[in-house]
Amino acid sequence: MKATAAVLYEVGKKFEIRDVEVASPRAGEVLVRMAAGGVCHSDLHVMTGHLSAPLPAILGHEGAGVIAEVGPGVTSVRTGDHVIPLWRVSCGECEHCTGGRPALCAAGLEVRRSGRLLDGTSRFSADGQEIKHFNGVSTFSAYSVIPERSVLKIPSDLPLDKAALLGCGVITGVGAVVNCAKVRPGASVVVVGTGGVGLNVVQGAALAGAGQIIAVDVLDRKLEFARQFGATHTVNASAGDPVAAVRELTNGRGVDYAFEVIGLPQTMRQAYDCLAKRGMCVVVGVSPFSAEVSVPVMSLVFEERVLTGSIYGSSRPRHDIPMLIDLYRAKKLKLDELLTRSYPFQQINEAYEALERGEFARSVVLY
Ligand code: COD
Ligand code: ZN
Repeated sequence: MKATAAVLYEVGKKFEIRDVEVASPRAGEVLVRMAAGGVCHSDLHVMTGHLSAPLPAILGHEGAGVIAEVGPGVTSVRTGDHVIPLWRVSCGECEHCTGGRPALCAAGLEVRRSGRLLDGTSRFSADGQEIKHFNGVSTFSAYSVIPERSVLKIPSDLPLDKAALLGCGVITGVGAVVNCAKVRPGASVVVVGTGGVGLNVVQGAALAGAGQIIAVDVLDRKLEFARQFGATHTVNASAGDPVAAVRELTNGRGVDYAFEVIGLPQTMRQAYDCLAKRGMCVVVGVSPFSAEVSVPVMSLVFEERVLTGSIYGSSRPRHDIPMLIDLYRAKKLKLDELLTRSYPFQQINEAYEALERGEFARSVVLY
């Protein structure tokens, strides 16, 4: 079949909106009619070359849609089911899958690295040329073939535009707080970078019962959003040294937990430098392959500080996303407030330009 998709042909270029050929789902795969695709900075990182991916490709890793067709042997979903794509496929059997960290599964890494599905081939093509998948989900196509393992059925009464955000921004941010850091009630937290994912770190900290929640960003607009999501204090990093400001707000002590949600070694170091003794810094952002971050050894030993990272909210998406849906229904998780703008799919390039300018909290493209 043909479908309209946003294809990235080269780093530094815009998406080309065009028709692509989508082959039928094979064994263990499903065809999803996409309703909404989330506009996340990780796709922008691929567009700018900050992160690499095989091209040409159909990007997009956050989304929601409806099952249009199932391939042979598919049992967990059927045509008409509402689903969220899960952007890290996992085998379900390795030590990481059975140990509660499916995002560390080697199968997912291979699908991300190759740009192909689990059998090593692609279902997308255009002008006779293979088009790559992105993380096995490629939500920037009106129709996408996705491994059965990579879709999660959701209740059909949830609005699909808001549900889309659960699959990356919400679970990545909230999960970093509750699964990775395990923030304690009353603890102090700094969040460096309060964009679409960072705001979910802020609301995760609020859900966990953190006391002081300090939001750091370079845009006042983002800091206002952060207040709505539970930040108790804000620091505009373009107005001076954010580390000094955080130390001042904590009477020199520093914070128990620091999160970096941008992807720059400089801000990772800033987050680490905000820590109190025994504090933990969780890096959510990713820098190019060759990037390194260094910290003083003395602080690791004599202050017992911890520096770690979190991928996909260190989550078990099939366990955690239903919980997030319950929290949303109980009005404890802000999803409606997170989605501050939406674009028709044809305006996806405008959406990414607006993301670069930091114009919205989170946005989606609608098919
Ligand atoms: N100091 C403070 N804030 C800053 C600075 C700075 N020097 N520079 C930019 N910011 C702010 C921006 O104003 C913005 O508010 C925020 O940082 C970034 O937010 P967004 O909305 O542009 O980005 P997100 O939230 O969509 O994505 C953030 C990630 C950290 C997830 C992303 O950048 C990333 O590194 N992705 C790779 C890791 C990955 O693949 N994760 C899983 C999929 S998301
Ligand atoms: Zn994302």
